[in-house]
Amino acid sequence: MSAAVGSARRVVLGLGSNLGDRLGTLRAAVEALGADPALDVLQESPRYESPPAGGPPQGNYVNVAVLLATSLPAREILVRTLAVERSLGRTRPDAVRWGPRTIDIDVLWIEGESVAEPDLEVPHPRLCLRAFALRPLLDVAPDARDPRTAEPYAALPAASAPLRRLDEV
Ligand code: PH2
Ligand code: MG
Ligand code: MG
Repeated sequence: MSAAVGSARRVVLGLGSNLGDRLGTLRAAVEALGADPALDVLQESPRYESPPAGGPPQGNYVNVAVLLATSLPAREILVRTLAVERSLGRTRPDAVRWGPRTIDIDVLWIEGESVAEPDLEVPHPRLCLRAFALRPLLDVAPDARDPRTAEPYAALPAASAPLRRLDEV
C-alpha cells in the first residue's frame, strides 16, 4: 500500500508469547505479518524459551525474531504490528507492565535508523541487555549494528548469554 516512503531497508521485529498456545500464536503472528503487502518477511529465527524478565511471577516466554524488508516509516511499522496484535486478540489479563500476554510484537531494530518518541523507541531500549531479543535478532541479521554508535550487536555480552533454543522449526 502506499504509506511507503524511501527505499526498503531491513527491519527486525521481536515477538514473544507466554500465555495459551505460545508456538501457535507466534506462528499466526508471523503469518499475519507476511499477509501485509507492505511487509516482506525474509526470515524467521529459531524459537527460544526463557523465564520472564521483570514483571510479576508468570510463565516462561517463547521468543522469535522476524526479519523484514519494508519501506514503511517506523511509525507505520508500529501501527501494523499493533494491528496484528489486535487481530490475534491480544490479551493481557493483568494489564500490568511486563505482565503476561498472548502476543507481543516489538520493533527491535531498523537498519541505520533511530527513533526516540514517547511511544516508539528504536532500537528497542532493552535490546542490548536481553538475550531473548538479541540472540534471535542476530540469527536473522548477524551484522546488525547500533545505528547511533555503529557498535556490532554481536560483540555484546547478551549475545553469548545462555538461552534455551527450542528444537521445533
Ligand atoms: N517481554 C517482556 C517482559 N519480559 N521476558 C521474556 N523472557 N521474554 C519476553 O518477550 C519478555 C519478557 C515485555 O515485553
Ligand atoms: Mg516487549
Ligand atoms: Mg510491546
